[in-house]
Amino acid sequence: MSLERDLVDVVGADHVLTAPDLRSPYETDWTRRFTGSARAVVRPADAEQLAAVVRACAADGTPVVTQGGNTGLVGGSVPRPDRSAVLLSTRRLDAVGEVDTSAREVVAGAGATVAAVQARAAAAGLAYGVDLASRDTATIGGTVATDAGGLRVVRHGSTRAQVRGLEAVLADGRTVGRLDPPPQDGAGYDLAGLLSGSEGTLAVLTAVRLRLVPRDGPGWVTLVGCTDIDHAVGLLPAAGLRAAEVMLRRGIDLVRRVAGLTEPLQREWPVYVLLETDDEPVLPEGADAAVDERLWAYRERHTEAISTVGVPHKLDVSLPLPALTSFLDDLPGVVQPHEAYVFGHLAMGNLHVNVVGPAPDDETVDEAVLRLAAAYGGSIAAEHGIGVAKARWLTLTRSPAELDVMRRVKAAFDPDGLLNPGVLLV
Ligand code: 2HG
Ligand code: ZN
Repeated sequence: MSLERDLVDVVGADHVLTAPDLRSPYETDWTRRFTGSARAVVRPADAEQLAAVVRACAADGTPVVTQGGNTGLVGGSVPRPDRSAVLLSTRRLDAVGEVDTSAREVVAGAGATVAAVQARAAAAGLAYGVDLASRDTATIGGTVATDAGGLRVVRHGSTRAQVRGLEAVLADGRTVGRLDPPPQDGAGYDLAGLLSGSEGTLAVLTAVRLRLVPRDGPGWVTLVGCTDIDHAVGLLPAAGLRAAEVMLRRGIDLVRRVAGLTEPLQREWPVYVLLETDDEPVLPEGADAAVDERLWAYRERHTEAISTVGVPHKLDVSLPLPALTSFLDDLPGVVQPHEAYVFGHLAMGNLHVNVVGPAPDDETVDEAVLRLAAAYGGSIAAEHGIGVAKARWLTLTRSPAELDVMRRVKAAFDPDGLLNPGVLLV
């Protein structure tokens, strides 16, 4: 019990949660598929406390699972069932600094939400280049750690591309990185790049310096009915694209039912593409389309609508655009006897395949869908990370040499394997 005492000394008794009812909101992920049990939930107030927590855990040989907003979808930020780890919540590190308007940058604590950064940027006449439906809860630390994508990747890149600098605590409690990097710094390995997407397995982020982007003007939000996915891909404009989201009939029906929305276009279509563009899109004559910002609801409400019908298996894959049709043709065969809801970020070839029906720990459908994506030259993890959900399948798209070097990087940062064990690499 002396670790608990040390943790109380660092953060105060109110922020070391050991009672099961206080721990439980941190122990099950957003999907409800992944659940575990932590020795304690610890909530440091600042970077210094966070480093002291990590140091105390290292001295005790206790693993640390880091969690931000707990909106992750691959089980990467909840503890394993064996109750061996301390869950470190970054939510109290939620400060967002003043915007540097000339450099177009802002420093945010790991626990600041994406929405808080967006709001701070907007108040300074700028914008944050990442947006996602979980914006009010997802944190900067979590979105950097998973290299979250979201709705604007086609325009601004994923979260990794927004990171100008960061500060992080190593497994032994030392702090690395910098929040005030010079405009150009090519001196050696790119630590910020390496930690982006490392899913809490190499270090614990405390704060990030983020790039901001010019704020977009009003733009056009257009929903177009399509006969198939190639038809949808053919509508992607060459320039001025802010977002391009694909939805299928089955998902539209579910969202309509759950959210009480009307049929969005004049007739029903098998495939829909929602385009947000700088200028009015040029559509073929006779296209069935509607223009209205509120059409985003049909897309943004997919995730919550799917959760109302069961615990989803979320397979976040990406495919080369020419392979999308074949992948979708083969999909029903590999998920049967279940059916999939499919939607996603069309311009990135990123499909969110959601299968409701299999038991949470039955990985048959996961393996089948990931194998199919890999067979078509795609990725098994476009923007949600690997977590525990896909760690076993990393071999599908990473060569033995790549896995070997990734394991060596992990060992160099975290020789005792204390940071997020079981996540990303198994
Ligand atoms: C989105 O694009 C998120 O809305 C969630 O990445 C995807 O629920 C999902 O599968
Ligand atoms: Zn997505």
